[in-house]
Amino acid sequence: MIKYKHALALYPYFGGGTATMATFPPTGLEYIAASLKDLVGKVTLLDLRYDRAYQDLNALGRFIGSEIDLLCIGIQWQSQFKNVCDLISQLPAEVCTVVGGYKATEQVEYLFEHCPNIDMIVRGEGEEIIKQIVTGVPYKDIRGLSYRANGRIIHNEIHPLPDITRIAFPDRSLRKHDYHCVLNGVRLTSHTFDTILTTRGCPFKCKFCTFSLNPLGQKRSYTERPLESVIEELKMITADVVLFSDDNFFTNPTRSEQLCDLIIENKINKTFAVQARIDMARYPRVLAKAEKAGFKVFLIGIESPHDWILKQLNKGITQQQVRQAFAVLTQYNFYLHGYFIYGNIGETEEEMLYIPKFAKEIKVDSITFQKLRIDKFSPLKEVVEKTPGYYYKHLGGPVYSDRYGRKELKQIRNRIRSEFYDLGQIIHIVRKARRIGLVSGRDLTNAFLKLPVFIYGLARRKRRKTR
Ligand code: B12
Ligand code: SF4
Repeated sequence: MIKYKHALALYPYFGGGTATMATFPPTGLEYIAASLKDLVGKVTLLDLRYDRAYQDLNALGRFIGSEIDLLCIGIQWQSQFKNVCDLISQLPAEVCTVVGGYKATEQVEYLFEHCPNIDMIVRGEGEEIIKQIVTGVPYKDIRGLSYRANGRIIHNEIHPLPDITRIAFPDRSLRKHDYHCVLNGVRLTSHTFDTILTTRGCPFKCKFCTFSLNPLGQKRSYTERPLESVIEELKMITADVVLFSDDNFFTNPTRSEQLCDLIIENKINKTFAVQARIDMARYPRVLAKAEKAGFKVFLIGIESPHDWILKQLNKGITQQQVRQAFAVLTQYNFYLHGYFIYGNIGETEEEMLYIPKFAKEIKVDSITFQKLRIDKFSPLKEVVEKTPGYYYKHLGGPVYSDRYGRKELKQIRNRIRSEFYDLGQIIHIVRKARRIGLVSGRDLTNAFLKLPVFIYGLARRKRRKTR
């Protein structure tokens, strides 16, 4: 017997946020929707960023109140967390409400306190837990669940991580719209965009990173999905550009090569982007296959040009290895994007300002640079706490020091940005993106025409931030 007739999987974000926020599908929530699908009468997926009619709280409340008997909400990000809590607390209290996601797992107590209508919170990876909820397993027996009972909050013990070889992948037919690459409210290209997750976890142990830890501090062991299932999912994806959001696409180069072969064999014609470490430059055969299979964008964690910082971060690479890797990678038609961290413990201004110079020396096409951040289970947390003069204001937030506070790091960030993104670099980026087929002539004309909207959007964001 089916317990719930109509479940709503709700992604409650809209209005502002980071650039990537508008671009990416809500992967975690889509995994939950896929796990629910065959166990409830019907599933509706609502992404408030796109389903604008429901951005009106009254309309959303009416819809939920009249049609829905199970409301599943994904709370993933620090950004907009308070707004999302306000929104949830105003939804119909009589509908059974389950929330989950990275941020929800971190903030269980806060959510129960501020949203009296939340009945249950699923902690950590939720595919198996949601199945137990909808099939009527008693709440007390569902590991990974926090729930209300007799005016109290009960926290059951941690759930073991699910076996990803057995869980259903996101069902794109539940979506009502396509995703696009959007920056400051402006579509960058006419291409549609999607993501796919073929592995979970990462075997490396970089000290600043909690990517493969869930907010419970449960280390996600590196696990691979069967390639047949990955190909099956890829065949269902209609988007032109697909990001493999695996922590490192090349963790197992043999598997990466097999996947490239299968993409070529199955004539899956798309532009692919991957997150990667520089180690993949050691496998030219895999790189050649990747190029042939349509891989065009590499998002690479470099983190720092300085050996002592790379060592402090336990990144497992050296400056020399980064140089050697880029000497190889720049031989291919890949767009290379590098991630850097500045404001590391003990790092001087001069050392931070070497980032743009180094990035140009190794010929990376574009860079992003972020302040060192500390999460609850980040191994660097203790180091920061023990280092005199260094501090963080909240978990998940940046690390500051007496010497480099918010203002100083902002000035340094602006200098890194202007020294890297000069006119020559911008022209290089546009030319390269055009040459390797990331953008078309038409896209560039469109982007040029949308420039005033883009600048307006940027100015609005800046104004909002300075308020
Ligand atoms: C891939 C990834 C990205 C991708 C995009 C992901 C996407 N599709 O949106 C990119 C590269 C764009 C990205 C960007 C950023 N990311 Co990111 N990202 C990740 C990463 C590595 C994996 C996310 C993922 O797909 N996981 C797999 C899915 C299946 O897991 P999941 O989303 O957690 O969902 C599971 C559970 O949470 C739960 N669940 C989720 N929703 C729901 C709902 C219900 C009802 C239930 C029951 C359960 C449930 O069940 C799901 C299935 O198991 C995570 C780390 C991690 N391991 O989670 C960081 C992570 C989510 N990112 C993080 C951050 C900080 C960012 C950035 C802000 C970085 C930056 N400064 O620019 C940006 C901003 C993005 C934005 N939206 O604003 C933080 C989030 C911290 C926070 N709470 O804010 C994380 C946790 C990494 C970290 N430890 O620092 N990211
Ligand atoms: S930074 Fe990348 S390689 Fe290092 S632990 Fe995190 S996901 Fe793995």
